[in-house]
Amino acid sequence: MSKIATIIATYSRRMRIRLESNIEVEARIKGKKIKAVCGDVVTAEPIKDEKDWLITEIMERRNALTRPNKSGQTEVLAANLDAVIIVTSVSPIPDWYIVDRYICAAEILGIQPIIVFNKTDLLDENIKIDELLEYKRLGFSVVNFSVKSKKGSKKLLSLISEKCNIVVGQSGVGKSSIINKLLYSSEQRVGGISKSGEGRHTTVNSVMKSLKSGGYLIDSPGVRDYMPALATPAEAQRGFREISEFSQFCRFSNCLHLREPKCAVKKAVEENLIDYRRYESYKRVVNLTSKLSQKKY
Ligand SMILES: Nc1nc2c(ncn2[C@@H]2O[C@H](COP(=O)(O)OP(=O)(O)O)[C@@H](O)[C@H]2O)c(=O)[nH]1
Ligand SMILES: [Mg+2]
Ligand SMILES: [Zn+2]
Repeated sequence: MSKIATIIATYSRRMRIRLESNIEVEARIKGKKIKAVCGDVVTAEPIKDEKDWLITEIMERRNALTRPNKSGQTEVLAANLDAVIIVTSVSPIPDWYIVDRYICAAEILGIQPIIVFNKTDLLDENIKIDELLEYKRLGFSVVNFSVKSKKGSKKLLSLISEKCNIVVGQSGVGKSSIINKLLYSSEQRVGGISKSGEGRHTTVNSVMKSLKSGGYLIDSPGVRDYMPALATPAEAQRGFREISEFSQFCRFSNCLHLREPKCAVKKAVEENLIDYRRYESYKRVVNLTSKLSQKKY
């Protein structure tokens, strides 16, 4: 009989699923065309005389975090999310343009971006980071964190409890360390089979862990140069809240805020009402989206 389950890990071909009873089993998918990702809700059934289960259907996704691959097609990173935890750190130095792009993706999906600034133990406490101040001013949640000196866990947990969260950011910023910090210790895991199965798969693409306080954390593989997959360049402004706020006053309703006359966004940039770096970031997303859409056709 088929049962409802959630994808909690994907390897090259196979996956691990969590049944509603909280039991975790290994599974493979029927047909090569359907591709499931962490967070997907599926139907699955046991296979006679086998340890594996068979995934028979992927339910419609509430949302999905995507990016375009090199040939311009959309690749799904994870599905059915409530928040994107964007990790930056003192070292490696943050690429704020990448942070803006993750924020852009989250805003368009209507899910919460949470900015975590890790390794603050390496920093003089009084140093203020302009970009973080700007994010706070725009109303985003910013958490100063240190895995090493145990800072920020309580605040971050209060923001992510009961949600399905994906943790993203440059390689080496401390994503896995932060997840470990926040997780159930293995003895407290409810149900589920032992961890022994995990070691057999060398190429883990993505894995979802359960939080003690309720909710989930998805550890994603380091995506080096993230870019949201947008339908059109015009969609980009929906991912930059201050730009969409001013855009209602532009002369043209289809203004892209690049070279158009009587553009309220450009005026706001000149008057320092919009941060210049954020505007640059927006323009890069518009230009990259135009380039990628040319590749597609
Ligand atoms: N000083 C310091 N080092 C950290 C902190 N968090 C993580 N690291 C170190 O940063 C490196 C990368 O961490 P990791 O969790 O693997 O990063 P990931 O690639 O984003 O998953 C490791 O050597 C960690 O020990 C922190 O808060 N302070
Ligand atoms: Mg990692
Ligand atoms: Zn404009």
